[in-house]
Amino acid sequence: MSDVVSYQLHGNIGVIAVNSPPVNALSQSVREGILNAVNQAQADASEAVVLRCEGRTFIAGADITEFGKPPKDPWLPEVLSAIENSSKPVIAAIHGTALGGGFEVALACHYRCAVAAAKVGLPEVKLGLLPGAGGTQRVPRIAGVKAALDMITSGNPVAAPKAKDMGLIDEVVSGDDLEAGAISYAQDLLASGAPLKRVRDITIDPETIEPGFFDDARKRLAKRARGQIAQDRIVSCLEAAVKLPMDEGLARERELFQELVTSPESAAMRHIFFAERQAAKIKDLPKDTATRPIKKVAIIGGGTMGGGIAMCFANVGIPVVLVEVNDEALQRGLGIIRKNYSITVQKGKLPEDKMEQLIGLISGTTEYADIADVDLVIEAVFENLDLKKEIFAKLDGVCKQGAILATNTSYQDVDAIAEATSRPQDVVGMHFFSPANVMKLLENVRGEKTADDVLATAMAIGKKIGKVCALSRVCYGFIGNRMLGGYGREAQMLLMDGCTPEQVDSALENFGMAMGPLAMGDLAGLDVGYKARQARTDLPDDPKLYRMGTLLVEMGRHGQKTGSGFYKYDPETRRRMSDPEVEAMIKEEAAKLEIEQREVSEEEILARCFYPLINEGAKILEEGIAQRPSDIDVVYVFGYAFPVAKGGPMFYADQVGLKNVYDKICEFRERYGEEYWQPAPLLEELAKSGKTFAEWDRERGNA
Ligand code: T1G
Repeated sequence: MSDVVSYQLHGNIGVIAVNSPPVNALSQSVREGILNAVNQAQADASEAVVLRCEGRTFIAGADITEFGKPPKDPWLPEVLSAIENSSKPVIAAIHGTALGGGFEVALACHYRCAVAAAKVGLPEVKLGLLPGAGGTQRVPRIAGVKAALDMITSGNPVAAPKAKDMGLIDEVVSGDDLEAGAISYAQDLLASGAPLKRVRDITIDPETIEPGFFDDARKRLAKRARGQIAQDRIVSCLEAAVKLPMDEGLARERELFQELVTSPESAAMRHIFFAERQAAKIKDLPKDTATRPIKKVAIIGGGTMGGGIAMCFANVGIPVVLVEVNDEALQRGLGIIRKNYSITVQKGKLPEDKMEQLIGLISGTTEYADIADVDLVIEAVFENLDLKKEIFAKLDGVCKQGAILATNTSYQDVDAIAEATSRPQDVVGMHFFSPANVMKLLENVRGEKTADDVLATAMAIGKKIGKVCALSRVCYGFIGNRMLGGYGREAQMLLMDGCTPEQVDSALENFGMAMGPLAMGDLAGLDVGYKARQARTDLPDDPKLYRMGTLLVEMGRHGQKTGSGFYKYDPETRRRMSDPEVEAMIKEEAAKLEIEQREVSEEEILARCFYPLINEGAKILEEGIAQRPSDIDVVYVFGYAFPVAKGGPMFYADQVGLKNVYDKICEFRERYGEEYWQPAPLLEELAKSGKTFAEWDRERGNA
């Protein structure tokens, strides 16, 4: 066989074992090994064949690193045909997560068994793809078109017991020796004279499909995943499964898969897949850096953020102590948590008894002495540096040696906070995004003195609580918020140039942003930015700067919380509505500033908002604040809802072309002054050398 696939006879059962860590992905050598083993089994004494995997999981999909490179024989469909046309039953033995091409291999087998903890799924859509090896043709034949549509367009895995109910697997194997269980199952099949059950022999009765089913699905899916085309192509594949014979359906699937795998959307989404995993790795930290055990956590501050953070830990079974200044505030904080969980229960996403169990993990106190034994403290109080320093000094006096002291600050100087303690090596930033129990991003901030094991622990515990972690050094706003400055500034400057709030926000929402910057400001509260600006001393004295945001706050229009900001809001639905009063005000203020308003194109709106973001990202890379351009992409996709189908701001800049970005910034500098438009030296260097951020990163050995 090969070093990644072995084949052995166990009595009259041939066993193919794949062993290609970390996830038994279908690399060329795995495909070749399986094909050779299946062919060998046709000629030997075996009466049935079991296909299983070593390690943590059954095959978890095609090898994504091979996409974008010239395909190598044998192609996966060829391997699946050999399995399906075997003269002897082939039984897939599944553990871990049989995903994508891995589950498609199992579907080409005649029978599928699995341990109860296993999951099966077709997550290709999350990479901008569709199952390209028969998944869209076999799943509807087994489980029906509607179940197939839900499973393939969501990309979510299905647990083995449910998969058995759906017919996707035939047997749940008990005990902890899957190979023995699968061999026994194969013997039972032989003993019962079970036929060579091929999924392709099942046909779907078109009469069972309601009229308009596929068109309705297309409309519904188009709303859910703006800017992504995979969902539409999946619907087309399912239509083919109903209307065409198997081989023609497979041909249609292969054709649409090829379209997707060469699409910019899929390239962007595959980039984010690897970027997310890369971001968790700290370049100069040895991979085996020990982490500190986190058995109990304290959260200082029971506001929206503190409550959300507490839920993150309770959700994975870690007891949490919520600390507030008095009992009234504490009860309010605990009430926020109960309310959040109740909403999840009402949505049917959390059983009532489970909610009580989670809430039971969260206790409260107003006494710091009660948190002397915790392993990790996360401070989540108001964004005031002096208050934070005071709290850290108290924590220093109370917490046990070795406790990690983290701050959730979104802007403040983590080094200054660390200096308020006698243990700066134990201080780290852990910046959650609101709502903390929902948003995936965790921006960990490395202080000058933060110890290696503290950093490693922040990354590990972040992954444990289900976050996507990225590392930042200390600067004002770290990675995400620092870059956001120019984005929000230009959104308001564009109003002075002639845009309505709706024009600005729609341009960015058509690009794929979940919400435009002005609507986002209304959601967060315009007074938040207003207060932050009041505290800053570095802003230019420019009457255009944040003019509308300031005026609206001073009029009491703080955004959704006051019913109006840049927009008016329906009190019931909170739907935004353009406000002629604001649009008149904009014109009036522009006239006062003697600005001649003009039509502004969507293209200019995008460039004016995104290029400052990209330019700041280049500075952040030069200063070593972020480890890699792809880390910045991870921050924006998981923390700021930058569309994953665009790959993040730095990936997007590489697609636009850094020379185009640079030239546009120079044009804006001519038009609006170098106060705001000064190209980052790294951007200028790469634009002039014709390089991308990704190439620059690889040359630095950071990929
Ligand atoms: N190809 C290549 N590398 C992969 C991989 C894959 N499919 N899946 C994981 N890795 C690497 C990953 O980069 C990381 O590398 C290591 O394995 C551990 O991953 C034809 C076309 C299986 C649930 O989309 O969802 O099949 O950082 O950190 O948290 O129709 O990996 O260690 O160097 O995520 O335990 C479809 C993707 C592919 C599944 C395990 N399959 N993988 O999670 O570990 S397209 C997928 C996952 C396809 C067919 C189509 C998860 C996991 P490194 P990890 P984990």
